[in-house]
This record gives sequence, structure tokens and C-alpha cells, in this order.
Amino acid sequence: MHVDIISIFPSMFDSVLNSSILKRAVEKGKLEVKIHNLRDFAEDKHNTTDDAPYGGGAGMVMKVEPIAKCLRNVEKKKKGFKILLTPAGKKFDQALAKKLAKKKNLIFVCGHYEGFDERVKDYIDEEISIGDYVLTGGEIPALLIVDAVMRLLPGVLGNEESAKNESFMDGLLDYPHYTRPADYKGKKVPEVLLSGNHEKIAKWRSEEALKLTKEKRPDLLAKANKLSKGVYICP
Ligand code: 9D3
Repeated sequence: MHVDIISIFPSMFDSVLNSSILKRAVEKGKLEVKIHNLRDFAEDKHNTTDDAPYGGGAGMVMKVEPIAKCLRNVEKKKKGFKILLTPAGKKFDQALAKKLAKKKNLIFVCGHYEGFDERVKDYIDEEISIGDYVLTGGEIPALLIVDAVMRLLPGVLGNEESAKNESFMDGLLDYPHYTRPADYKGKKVPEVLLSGNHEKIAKWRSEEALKLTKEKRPDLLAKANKLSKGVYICP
């Protein structure tokens, strides 16, 4: 997958892209990320990318020309599915991550200030929000989406087993995990996990995952049934 990210703070992407799994995905050739400095596409000598709102009021608005110009430049090389990060967008979830993972090229437009000139939206395929809280800009949302999408690409996690498990329990909270010691200051690991009976262990895990989800996130159950290839039997 090829990802283009357009931002006025290109350095915000350095740390995440140069670490851990995202970096490995790039090194393995599964992912290619290019950051574009929106300022380079400003049209005046001060490199202005924002301006005061027509009609007055506080805050600044991202101008349309630099964004349109930058998108035109990016798509001269590679056309892509164009995403605008905005609090007014469709709320990002695992289903949307799966949809985006099917695209060959993604282009993210990150904004700041109070928002974008409405006409930016004419150049965009989908507006996305990552949730109902207020951030300072679209950079962290872009990275969050790249992270969630990238790990769905074949060969990125390198752990096919965990991907398989996940599709089985998709959309549910995880079952409880344990590792050694079997007894920590009297807190014992559930007997079934030491039994070696894999059928019983699988049954225990799916029951625990369902119990936990029902207790903590009942809202997830309906969604999980939709995402899952299997069928959940709710106890
Ligand atoms: C009341 C007007 N504010 C909207 C809640 C204005 C505003 C605040 C903060 C407009 C943009 C921003 C910066 N946020 C993003 O660019 C953003 C965001 C977010 O704040 N929350 C969740 N998802 C996203 S995606 C981009």
C-alpha cells in the first residue's frame, strides 16, 4: 500500500514512522509512506495555508488553493482514495479500517485551526473522525488510521496465527491472558489453561470474551456479530 500524507507539521510523523511495526512494514516493502509539506504549495511569499473566516468569528480556516494544488501534485504520481481528517467526519472503526485496507493508495489531508474551507471537500472521497473528543489537528488521527489499516495488510504482522484468532473473535473484547508463573502470590492461573485440552481452552476463551464484552461493552456485541465470519452464541 502507498500512503501520502499532507500536513503543515511534517515532523510530527517522524517518530512513529521510524519505529516498531510501522517501520518494519515499510522495510518489508508492504507499506510506503510519503509526507508532503502543505506549506510548499502555498501561493504567496509568506507560505500562507490558512486565513480568517468570511463572516467573521474566532479562529482560522485552512485555505482551499494550497490543498487543491498539493492534491493535484500528489495525484500526478499516484491516484488515491482521498481522506480528510475532520471532527465532522464518519467515525473511524474496525469496519472502516477493513474497507481502507482494500485500497491500493490512500491520501490523507490533515488540518488545523477551526477547520477547512468548505470547498476543500469537493476534492475528497471520505471525511473521517477518530472519535468524539477534540484534538489540535488531523496528524495523530492520520497516524492512527495508518496504524489500524497497515496491520491488516497481508504479511505485515508476520504472525498469521494472531490474525486468524482475531477474525474468529472479531469485534469482541479479548479473553483474559496469563503467562508464567502459574501461581503469583496465591493468584492462580485458571485450571483449564493448564489442562492441555485445546477444545476446552477455546471454549473457555470465547465464553470469557463474550462475558467481558457483555459486561463492559454491550454496544460491541451487535457490531461483532456483523464483523465476524462465524456466529457468536451469546450466553
Ligand atoms: C467547535 C468546533 N471544533 C470542532 C469540535 C473546531 C475544531 C476543533 C479541533 C476543529 C478541528 C479541530 C482539530 N481536530 C481535527 O483536526 C481532527 C479530529 C478531532 O479533533 N477529533 C477526532 N477526530 C479528528 S480528525 C481531525
